Amino acid sequence: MARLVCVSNRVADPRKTEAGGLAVALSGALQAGGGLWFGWSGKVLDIEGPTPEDTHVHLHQAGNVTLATLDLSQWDHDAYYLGYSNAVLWPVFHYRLDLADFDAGYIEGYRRVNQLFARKLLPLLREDDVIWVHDYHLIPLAGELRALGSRHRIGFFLHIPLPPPQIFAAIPAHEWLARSLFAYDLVGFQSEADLQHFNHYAAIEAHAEDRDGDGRRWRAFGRTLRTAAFPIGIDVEEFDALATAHDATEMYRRMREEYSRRQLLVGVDRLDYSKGLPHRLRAFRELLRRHPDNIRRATLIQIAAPSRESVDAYGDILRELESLAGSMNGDFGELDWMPVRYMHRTMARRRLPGLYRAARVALVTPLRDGMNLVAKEFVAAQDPEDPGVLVLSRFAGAVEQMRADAVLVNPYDSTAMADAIQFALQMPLAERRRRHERLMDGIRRFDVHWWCRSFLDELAAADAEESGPDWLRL
Ligand code: ADQ
Repeated sequence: MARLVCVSNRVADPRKTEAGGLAVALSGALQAGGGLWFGWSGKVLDIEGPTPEDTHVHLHQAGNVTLATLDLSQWDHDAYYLGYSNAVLWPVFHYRLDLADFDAGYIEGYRRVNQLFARKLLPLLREDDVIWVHDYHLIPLAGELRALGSRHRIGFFLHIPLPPPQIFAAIPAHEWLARSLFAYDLVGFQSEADLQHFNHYAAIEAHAEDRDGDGRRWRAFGRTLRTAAFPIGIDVEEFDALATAHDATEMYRRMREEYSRRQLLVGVDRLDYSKGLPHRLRAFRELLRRHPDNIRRATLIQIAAPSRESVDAYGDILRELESLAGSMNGDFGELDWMPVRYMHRTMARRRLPGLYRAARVALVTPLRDGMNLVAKEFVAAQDPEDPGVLVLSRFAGAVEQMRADAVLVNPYDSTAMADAIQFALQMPLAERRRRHERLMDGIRRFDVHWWCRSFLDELAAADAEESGPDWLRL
């Protein structure tokens, strides 16, 4: 069995609960063949200029898995991580051209760090390793590895959305990014919509040849690339174990006690402009105006985990949210009731299921999201006898799987969203149960292990000869 090598911006110790479902899932696949997980250590070196060439790779054994990490210089971190990854690719891939900062210096740092990753990873590789690269920070990695002579099978999974060609093409280096994807043997997306966007780009902009006429194998730049959608899921068993453990049950008990006479709504996100948080609060304000029976009855708990605070756009969203929550509580609040409880913090993962379970409604209403695992976690945490209702944005990747049984909303339309929330709050028990059962079936079937397996099976099926060994340095 070939050894699996995962590469991602950050590496997590899979034995720690806080690492979350993805780390657990990847570690399952990594453990099977004694794998390697390579990435940035999270540490920034206080030195001038680029990361030195002789920088050390830290090796750390976590059970059967070797964690290999690299520190970055401040300069590289700022250009590669804050700059190109999070101030260019993140906003554009989430359709926010208005927030993109196409500073020319960023791309050099992005490329330099990807080259450094390739140079540091290559000596750790064995000939028959299978490499799985994760996410937008590392798009050029396969190209850089190939330029150094790697003939490995390499797959890439994009965790965030891929926008339509008209938006993608606004990135000054879009041709280079697209060509870089062709250095992989398989590129996986979260949704069919993202796959379609790639296919349009491949056909129209890259003039790639659709090998079988079904948009699954593309020939361009001397290589053949397989593409497919692999919607990511959660680790249902891991989540069940968390949900029944003390921290979650205690959380549930406390919330039920505190909100025994109220309807609880919950939102759990990273504080990010893609998550539609101000839109969500405005829709909730609209709910109180249009359906005043919720006054003194409904409370929205919004947890927003701090994220990428040194990127400008994140500071703006923080201020907007604080002021919205403050004004709503000022306008509607009573001595013994506040409509919004907004917390700017990360909630301990082991307590999350208790909060989800205590809520009657979850508001998962991003303006754009690759998948959104909170939607799936919320459903998995519910009591099947008395489940809560998922209100889900039509712009989350999760909608392709949950369309029929979530209450769908357009986060830009606060009036319609307010009515949809009211509908969710008033949904009769029998219908809640019916919807929950069907959602749960899908979540169990397409869990994170299914995702991992199907991606790796497809990558194994990609024929190295068919892909073509030639890779022209771009
Ligand atoms: P994220 O944008 O981080 O991930 P999401 O899938 O919603 O988005 O959440 C990932 C994890 O973070 C979940 O397990 C969730 O519980 C946890 N989380 C979120 N907010 C939290 C908070 N305030 N406190 C504690 N935990 C919190 C990216 C893409 C998504 C995609 C995932 C996985 O943007 O679209 O679903 O990767 O591929």
